[in-house]
Amino acid sequence: MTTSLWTSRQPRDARPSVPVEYGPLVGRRDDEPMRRFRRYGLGQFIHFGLYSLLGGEYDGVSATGAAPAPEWIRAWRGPTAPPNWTDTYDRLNESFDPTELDARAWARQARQMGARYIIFTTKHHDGFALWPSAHSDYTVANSPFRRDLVGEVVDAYTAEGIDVFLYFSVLDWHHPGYTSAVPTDEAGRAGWQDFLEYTRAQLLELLERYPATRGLWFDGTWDASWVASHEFTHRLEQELREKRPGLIIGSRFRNDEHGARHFDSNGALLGDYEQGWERKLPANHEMLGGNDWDGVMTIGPNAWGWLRDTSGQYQKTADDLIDLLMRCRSMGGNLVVNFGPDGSGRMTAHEGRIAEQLGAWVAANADAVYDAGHVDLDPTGLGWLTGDDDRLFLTVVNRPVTGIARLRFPADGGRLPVAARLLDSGRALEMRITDIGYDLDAAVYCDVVIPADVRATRAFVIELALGEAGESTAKAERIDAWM
Ligand code: FHN
Repeated sequence: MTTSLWTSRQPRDARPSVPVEYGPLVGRRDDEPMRRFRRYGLGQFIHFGLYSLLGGEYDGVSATGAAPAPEWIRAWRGPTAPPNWTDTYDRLNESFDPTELDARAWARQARQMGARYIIFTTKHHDGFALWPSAHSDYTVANSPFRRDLVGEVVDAYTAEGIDVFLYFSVLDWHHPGYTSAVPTDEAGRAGWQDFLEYTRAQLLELLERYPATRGLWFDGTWDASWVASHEFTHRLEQELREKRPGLIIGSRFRNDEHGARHFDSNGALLGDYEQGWERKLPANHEMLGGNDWDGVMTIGPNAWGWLRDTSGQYQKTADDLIDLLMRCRSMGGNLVVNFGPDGSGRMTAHEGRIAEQLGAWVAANADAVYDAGHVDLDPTGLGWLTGDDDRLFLTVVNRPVTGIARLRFPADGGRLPVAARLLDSGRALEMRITDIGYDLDAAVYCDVVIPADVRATRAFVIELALGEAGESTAKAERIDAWM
C-alpha cells in the first residue's frame, strides 16, 4: 500500500486497469448543487481557531520557520519553542474569547467581495471544535466564548445568499486515539476505532445541526492510519451522502484499497470535484481531464491562520487575485481566497482592502466570471478567456503595446466575433476578422483595437459577441508552401 501525497491526475490510458472495490461512489454529477458549484466562480475560505489567538507567535517570540504555518503553531519545535509548548497550546480554549467577532459582518464583506461560497474551519488539526459538539469536551462550549460559532457562520452566510461548505480536519492532535501510523497493537487499534467512531459522530452531528450545509471540505486525510481505513471511509461517505442528498464532497476525503488518493488506481476521481489544488493551480485545462475543481489560495505565501508579523512576506494584491481568479475560470474552476481573522475575530486591514477591490472588479465584470466557463480556443498571452454560448470574454492582464488584442479561431466555419465592447463601461471597440495569411488555412484572427485613451489601472474585460461568420470573413484558399 502506498501513502504518497496526491500529485496530480495521471492520464487514464497510461494506467493498467486494476481491480478496485473502493473506488468512486458517484460518477460525474449534473444535479442542481453541482451546476451551482460550477457557477460559484469565487469563494472565501476562513481559517479561524485557537491558533488565531497567537498570530504565529507566543510571548513576543515568532514561530515563523520553526512551525510549518501559523495555524500549525502547536507543532512548534526546536530551540525557540516555549517550554511545555503543546500543553500550553492545548489550554488555549480557556482564553478563547474573540469578542469582536461578528459573523454577519464577515458575511456582508464576503458578499461584497463577490464570493458565492464559503469554506469555514469547524475543526482544524488541533481538534478544537468551533461548535458545541456533544462528542468532545474540547469545544467552544468549554471556552469563555461559549457561542456556537459554526451556527453563527452558517446562518450569517446563508442569509447573504452564500453557500456554506464545512471544513473538517480528520487529522486530530487532541483525540487520544488518533495515530498517524497504522496501529499495531490491541490498545492502539481500540483507540483508533474510538477515533473513527468520534469522527463519524461529529460529521453526522454537523449535518444534523446545520442543514443548510452544501458541502464538506475534508483535510488532514493523508496519514497511513486513515489511508488504511478505506472500508470505513467508503461506508461513511455513503452514509453522509444518504443523510444529505446533494451534498458535495471533494476528492480529499478518502482513497481506494491500494492507497490511491484523489483518484483511484485507475484514475477515476474519488469525489465530486478535484480538491487537490492548494496554493498551486493547474498549468492547463487538459490536466484536469474534464473534472470539476477548485483552487484554494492564501493571500500570503503560506499562512492560512492569522499571522501577526507579515514583514518580509509578499502579500497578494487584488490584481494578483483577479489574475488568479480568471485563470481558474478559464479552466472551469473556482478560486477560493483564504482569510485569517485575528484573535479578536476581526479581518485584517489587508483582507478588507482585498475584499473591497476584488469585489468592485468582480461586480463590474460579473458576466465574465460566474456563468462563463472554459472555452476551447488557444490560450492568449494577453490574459484569460472565458465564455458562454453567445459571448467570449477576454480578461486583459497583459495589455499589448500594439493596441491590438488578437485572438485566434479555427478556420472551420464556426462562430466568430461580430462585435466587441468593454464589459465594464459598454464602450464599443473596433474589431475586424483578419486573414493574416501566415496560418495557411488553419485559422482566422479577430483583432480588437484597444484605444490609447482607455485608461485601465487593473485588468479589463473585452466582451465579444459571437455570430455566424459572414462573407467578409471567408478565408482564401492558399496553396501550401513547398519546402
Ligand atoms: O495543513 C492544512 C493547512 O493548515 C490548511 O488548513 C490547508 C488548507 O487547504 N490544508 C492543509 C494542508 O493541505
